Amino acid sequence: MMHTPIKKSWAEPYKIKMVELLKMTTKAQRKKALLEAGYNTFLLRSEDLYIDLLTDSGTSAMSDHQWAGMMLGDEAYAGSRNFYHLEEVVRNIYGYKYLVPTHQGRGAENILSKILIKKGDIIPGNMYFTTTRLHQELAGGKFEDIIIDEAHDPENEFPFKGNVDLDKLEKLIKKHGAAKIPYISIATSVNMAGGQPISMKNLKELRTLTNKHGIRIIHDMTRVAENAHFIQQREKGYQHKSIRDIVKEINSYTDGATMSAKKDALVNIGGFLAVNEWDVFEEARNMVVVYEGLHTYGGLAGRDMEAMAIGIMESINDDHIHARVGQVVYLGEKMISYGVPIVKPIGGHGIFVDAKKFLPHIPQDQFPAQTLAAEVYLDSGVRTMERGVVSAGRKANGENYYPKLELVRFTIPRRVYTQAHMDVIAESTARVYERRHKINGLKMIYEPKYLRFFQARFEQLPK
Ligand code: PM9
Repeated sequence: MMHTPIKKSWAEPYKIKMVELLKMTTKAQRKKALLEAGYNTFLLRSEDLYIDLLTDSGTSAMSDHQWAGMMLGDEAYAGSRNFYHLEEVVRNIYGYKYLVPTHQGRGAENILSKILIKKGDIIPGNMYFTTTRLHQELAGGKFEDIIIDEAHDPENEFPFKGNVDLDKLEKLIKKHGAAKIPYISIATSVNMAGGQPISMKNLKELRTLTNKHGIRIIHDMTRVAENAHFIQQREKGYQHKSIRDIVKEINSYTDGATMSAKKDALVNIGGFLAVNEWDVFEEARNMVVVYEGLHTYGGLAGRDMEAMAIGIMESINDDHIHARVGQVVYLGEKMISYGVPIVKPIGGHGIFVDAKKFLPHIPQDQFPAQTLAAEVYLDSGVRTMERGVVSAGRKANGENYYPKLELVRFTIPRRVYTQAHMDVIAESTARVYERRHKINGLKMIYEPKYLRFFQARFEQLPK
């Protein structure tokens, strides 16, 4: 008799102590909600959702230890003990010398861009991120994409699609001169590429090259632990290293970091800027007072900093990260089994459905990914996010960016949903896939000036 081979489960290293009840909606209710939201999932009310995969940002479940930490909040205006705890954790775990807390990631991006970028500067990076690039542009800089070509191909299964193409970078340095490049902007777990990791080898090579030219590396470490997991799984020599050690090694090749702690670090709000250079720190400490709050709270309550300090410790636990990415892979494999086209390899924080492949009859200027996100919501109340032409926005000259990747992100909050929820999500996507030929595109009827994906409104094109 044949038996199914026994596979090791990715099961969660926690149990559930409290639940949040969800409202179940009818298709008619969802249709009304979608119309009111102008076909933009950002404009839906969360009450009208069943499963919320809009983002993994600020949506994770905190642990009992983090909640206990909230009660230890020292809400002094200046010098809160929670700031010193956070500073100690950032130094010990991440290895950066100086910490400036901010209300979230973009607060750190704003300060860093204002300090380091001069008008006319070039900022090479391993694929753009929406808020990061906007702050670079607002500071007078121009972002240049130096990610490897494989990252722009959803089907290419290269294991480190977050890698930098060092030839592309060398060409940029030759063309503009190192003095015009204040830093290289390097993200771990590249969000817009599908949560794809950068390898340690590539990072080391990048460090050697940038050292030669005296250029800084600034690390967007929002999802560094997930990247470390992929290094542990896929890169030679790292199988027996802990996530904690891998994270520290990644950071050691960079000069500073911006962090949205709302992701990896398991908090609902918070972020920071961390640097090794005293001069940059001094300037950042000056500026944080203008834009965020005093340098020992940066727009956060003491309790938020305490929850962050504890969350960082939990985020680098091997069992945690194994289960977190395991759940994402479970969903991805289920989608693949239904024939749904997704970005491969499966990334760290979500499943990215290839909307160009899913809806090939809808041209990019009729927003296939936006359309698909709306259709999945209509089917089951599952909320996802467009990561395509709407997110890419417009260039300084007003032309649309047309990214190669036109994706819908099914982002998995950490420690929130169950395996059965993953089944519901995959089944709903498969149902929409079955009726894909009957789906029409959208027309944008309202476009805000900045980060248009958040507030743009759409209308369905006639059949
Ligand atoms: N990422 C996300 O859903 C939040 C909303 S979309 C702008 O993926 C990276 C890699 C991010 C990120 C936010 C930020 C900004 C910086 N870098 O949202 O300001 O994924 O904390 O961080 C979102 P904040």
